[in-house]
Amino acid sequence: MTADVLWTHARLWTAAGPLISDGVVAAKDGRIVFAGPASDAPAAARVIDCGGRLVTPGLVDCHTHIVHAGNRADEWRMRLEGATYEEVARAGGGIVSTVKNVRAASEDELVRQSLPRLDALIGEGVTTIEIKSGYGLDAENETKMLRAARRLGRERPVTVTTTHLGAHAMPPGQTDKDAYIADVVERQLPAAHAEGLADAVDAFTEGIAFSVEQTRRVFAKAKSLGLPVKIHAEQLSNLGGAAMAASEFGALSADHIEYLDEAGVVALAKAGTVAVLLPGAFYFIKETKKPPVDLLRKARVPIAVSTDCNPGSSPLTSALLALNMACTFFALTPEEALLGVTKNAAKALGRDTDIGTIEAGKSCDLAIWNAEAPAELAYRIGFNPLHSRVWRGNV
Ligand code: DI6
Ligand code: FE
Repeated sequence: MTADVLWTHARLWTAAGPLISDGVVAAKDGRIVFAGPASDAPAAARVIDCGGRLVTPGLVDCHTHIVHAGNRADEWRMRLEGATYEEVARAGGGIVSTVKNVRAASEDELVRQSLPRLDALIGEGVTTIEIKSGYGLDAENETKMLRAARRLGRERPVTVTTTHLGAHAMPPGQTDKDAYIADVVERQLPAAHAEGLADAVDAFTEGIAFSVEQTRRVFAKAKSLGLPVKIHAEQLSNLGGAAMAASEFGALSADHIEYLDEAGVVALAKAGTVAVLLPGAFYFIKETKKPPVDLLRKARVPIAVSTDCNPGSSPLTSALLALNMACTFFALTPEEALLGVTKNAAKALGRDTDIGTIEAGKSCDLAIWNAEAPAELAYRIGFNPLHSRVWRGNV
């Protein structure tokens, strides 16, 4: 076998086995054809010497709202001065203020404002990013957001997966939640699906958003369209949304889950649903309840970590800082955290046969670091050790 390119002298952390101190990755036509010790490596026309640097899978940010317009710095300032979330919302802040900005923005403008956030993530070795809608809250504006998300994937060397989150909040001026959910089911999801704009469907199941029963209606529609589901659940209270999504719909992931109980953990384990931890939101809204990491470990639920990049609860565009926070706040080990932005994040997107580990057959997405040990990636705060990045076999 001959390959197109070899990356040699790598300290190779594949996310699928132990660190290989003198490793080689070989690629052909953008796919990995070999990953292992130098002694077994094939030949190739082109050789890139990694100089002993750490090589990991390209990072996967599996939960973001990076497509949005404007920011909520004023709301944050009010919260710092003691205002509650409700007071902020009554003063015109909260999700609704972002909805107004997104509705007023063109697709071009959404792309323009979102590119710097995407570039920050790419600059840290991210090669796949999930992007949600959820600030349009009607058929026209939700599809506009998803089109902008797809365009980001054409403007940069990164894989974008899209998630429809029409069931994120109530649109400004509306109060009938059942009627709004009917709009999501009857108009928004079919419109997005008809244009191939949604790879998955999400909902925010919470007292301030939608009930378990309303979420179920959205997911039943997703299922009828052949779309997988994921859920924002147990972020502020324990409504049982995660267990419902896992046991009734085989959800790809349940995200936030600070208030998840033992029965919920068991449901995730049974369904193979990934637990996505979002330490940026935990930090930014000063949450004190921590997700049940020990229970998740005992039940062998795969744990992912993501930025949740959004203007309200997690204005975070650093996957590396999310790693550090997952270790300091939630007591993940550095290796668990790193699995959370590689192998397990890929599983949270249903893409684990294609990305997330450095193994033959997968897309050649790599991050090459000025570091020796995987733990260093989670250890530093506000320092970016990325040396270079490979997406689909291209540096
Ligand atoms: N949970 C969150 O943390 C974000 N959405 C959600 O369902 C908040 C989004 C925002 O405040 O803009
Ligand atoms: Fe979110």
